[in-house]
Amino acid sequence: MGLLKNKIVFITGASSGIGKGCAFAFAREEADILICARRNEKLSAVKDELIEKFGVKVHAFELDVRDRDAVSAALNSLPEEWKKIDILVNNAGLAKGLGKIYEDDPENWDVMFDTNVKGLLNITKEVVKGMSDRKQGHVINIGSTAGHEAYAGGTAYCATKHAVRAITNGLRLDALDSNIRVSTVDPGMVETEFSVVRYGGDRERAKGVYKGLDPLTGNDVAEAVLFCATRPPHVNINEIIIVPSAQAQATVVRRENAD
Ligand code: NDP
Ligand code: 8X3
Repeated sequence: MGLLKNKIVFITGASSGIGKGCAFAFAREEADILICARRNEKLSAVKDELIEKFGVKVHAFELDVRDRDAVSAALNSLPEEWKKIDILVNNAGLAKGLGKIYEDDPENWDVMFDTNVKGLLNITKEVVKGMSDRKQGHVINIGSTAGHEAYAGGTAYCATKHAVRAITNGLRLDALDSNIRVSTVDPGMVETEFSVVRYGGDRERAKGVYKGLDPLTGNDVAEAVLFCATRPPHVNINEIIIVPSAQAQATVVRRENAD
């Protein structure tokens, strides 16, 4: 308890899933929690829960990470006491569709690249500028096992997560002189709203993705993110790959009682 007292952590996409799990894990360690997402109602509910359960300081604001001007305006107009972000968790992201790349709707590619890659860059640029001036900070990206291997039907999504991995490794070099740590946490299958979003709201189909196995939860991933953030200053965790015990590769899983 209290490992991150007086530290400001900014988590993008905290209205559900891994981002919400991270907000709770960091609040448990008494960090000040800065969160954003597009769905303001859900985000406000997360804020209220955090304050009620942990009594921490929380600042929540609606933001679409794809909107570069809005990202810049939101981060530059933060209340003074929220400006000096110590830890950035670049989590906002999504997948759309699971079709063959040559049959896929290009709008799916746009939304995935605009969010997972360019959105992450928009946020990173604004936050790391300040970290660099202060010569202190930690960026933790949420990548994916999809950044390590491609799987059928996931070509464009996997390409975005390969890009995130390249950004993580490039940023670590760019930010070396500024004393900024850069980590990535790369999960396999996590049961969140991810598959519901991927399948355009089809909850039954989304449920089927995890049928017969014990997937990770957002909280499991959040513990790995928290581990990265709570190492002593001379230690950087470059990369954590975290998967369910029943998953060996993206599409190689052990399912039980799943007829
Ligand atoms: P969820 O759908 O549960 O959460 C995604 C979060 O991202 C939501 O809070 C959503 O909020 C936010 N988000 C999406 N688009 C935007 C946007 N344009 N601007 C701001 N926020 C946005 O899924 P997960 O928690 O699973 O996903 C979180 C991250 O983890 C993603 O980067 C995903 O690629 C990655 N990941 C997920 C895995 C999984 O199996 N679930 C495995 C590996 C990685 P809102 O809709 O309110 O904007
Ligand atoms: C999200 C999980 O299995 O679609 O990154 O790659 S998966």
